[in-house]
Amino acid sequence: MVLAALATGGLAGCGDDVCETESETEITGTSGSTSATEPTSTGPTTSTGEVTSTTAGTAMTDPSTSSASATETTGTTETTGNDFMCLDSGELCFVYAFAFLEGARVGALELGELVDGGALDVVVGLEDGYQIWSGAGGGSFTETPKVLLDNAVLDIVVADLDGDGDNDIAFTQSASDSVEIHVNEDGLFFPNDMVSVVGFPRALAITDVNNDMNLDLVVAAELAGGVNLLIGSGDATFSNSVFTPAGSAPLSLVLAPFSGGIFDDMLVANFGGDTIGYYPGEMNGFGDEKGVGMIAGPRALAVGDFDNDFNLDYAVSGEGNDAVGVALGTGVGTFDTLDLFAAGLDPRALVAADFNNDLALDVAVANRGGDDVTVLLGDGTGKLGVAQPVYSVFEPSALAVADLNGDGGPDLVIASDGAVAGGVTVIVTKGA
Ligand SMILES: [Ca+2]
Ligand SMILES: [Ca+2]
Ligand SMILES: [Ca+2]
Ligand SMILES: [Ca+2]
Repeated sequence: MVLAALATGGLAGCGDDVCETESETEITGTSGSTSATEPTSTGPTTSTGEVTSTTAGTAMTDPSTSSASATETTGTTETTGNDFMCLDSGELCFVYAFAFLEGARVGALELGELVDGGALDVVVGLEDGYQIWSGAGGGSFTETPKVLLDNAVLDIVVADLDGDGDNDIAFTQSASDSVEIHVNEDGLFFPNDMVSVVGFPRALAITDVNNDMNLDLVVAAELAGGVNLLIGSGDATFSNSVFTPAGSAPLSLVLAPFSGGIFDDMLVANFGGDTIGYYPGEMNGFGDEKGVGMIAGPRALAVGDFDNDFNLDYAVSGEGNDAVGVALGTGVGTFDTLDLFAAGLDPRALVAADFNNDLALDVAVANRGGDDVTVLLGDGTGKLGVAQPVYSVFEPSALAVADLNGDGGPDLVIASDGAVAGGVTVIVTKGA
């Protein structure tokens, strides 16, 4: 989303400030239990959607053959002058591991098991489609054929949407007001459904809203100023159901059981309204907005337990005042006032994870205007320390976090949608 998240200056149809991707809200950490990004669950099929793969037909070609033919655009493990940046304390360093798709404007990024088994794969949203890079271990990835689409992909979720045990993907086609679902059959992806969502669908999250064991999609529509509920039938098809008004220009959302109930509750970041709205989960949808967090230009959300009290909290990037806010949850659906911490210039995406292994959740922030990624170490009480740059990269737009090299520490995947650089960079954590 969520966990989370990411993009812009020039994605098709988007203004510089409003159309980037929001956020990755991928969470790991001491208690990150959000369900927005990597749920697993449920139960087959229609099909629409227009997909043309670069190699032919309506489905991707076998990734194993594609990786063999990926010589022109494979990633690189060459080091750069920027290849090793340590925290001031020296306890932790972020080391360049891999980069790919240099020059591509990457607006969305999601990790998940998609092809080939084994290591986590990454799927990236591009200006004209999406592409899966198969995890090869150690933080490196192997290309599979790009799937061409009519419009930019601004958000992606990965989950098993048809209950066959393989993860599928749902993604936005914002400029054509639709959400599309492609199902995974032995590592090949086939268009399975396309749902109309008016108002520039911009961010996606997934959960089982109506408790029928079928995953549903929750979609923030930027220009409509609200959230659409797409009810899943268990066969990777969805029907547009309830619309819940939110605030102005919602750019991201996360779902998590903040109140401890059986339904996930929802937070929506209203970029244009400078608010984060909280909506309690209810059978068949979400209740009225209840409680609002205030921060200038909220962009991306991340969920976790920042003060180790077993109640879920959230962090939000605030582009308007170059800050990250943390709001501590009470466990019953209310939150303390947001505490703000300086992040970097134009904070865009953020993720929460315990990078230095001290059992206190930390935050990594992609500062699009500052051309860097900073880490703010948490102290375990909900406070964050000074923002420390851990990587310089041109116009970072999206982040994802996971242990990619198998050492137990969370690593970072950074996407850039910059007009000059672009691409995806992987940095891994290592003790100094
Ligand atoms: Ca599946
Ligand atoms: Ca459901
Ligand atoms: Ca907490
Ligand atoms: Ca920590």
